[in-house]
Amino acid sequence: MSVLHFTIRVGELILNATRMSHDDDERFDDAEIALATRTKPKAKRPSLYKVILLNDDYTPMDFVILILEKYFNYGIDGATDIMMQVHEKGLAVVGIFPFEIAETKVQQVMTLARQKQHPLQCIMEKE
Ligand code: TYC
Repeated sequence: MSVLHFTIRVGELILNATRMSHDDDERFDDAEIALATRTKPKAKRPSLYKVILLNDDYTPMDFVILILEKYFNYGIDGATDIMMQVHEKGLAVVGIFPFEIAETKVQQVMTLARQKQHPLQCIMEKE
């Protein structure tokens, strides 16, 4: 018997395979592929989500600016620009994050807005 180890590459996927021959003349039979394992884990990029603030008529501008500073790390000028963009256009993307971070930001905004009894809405949307 003889054993042949070989590697097949299909794009990023690497398969390790082993073939065995029991023949005296050492010919390999196609039916004797014994093993195929993935050696390189497929690297998946996490999908990204836009966090969006929506306009309304009642949430104070200062509160929206505070939210943008506190949870999205904007400075006063950036926060003011984004708040005005929401005020004038109806909405603005305030950041783009992996799912769990986007989810946390939305929760933080909604929790503080409810606590202060403002009708501010914050949503997330797949990029
Ligand atoms: N339109 C609000 C006002 O005039 C301000 C505002 C801005 C509200 C952004 C929500 O996401 C918002 N007081």
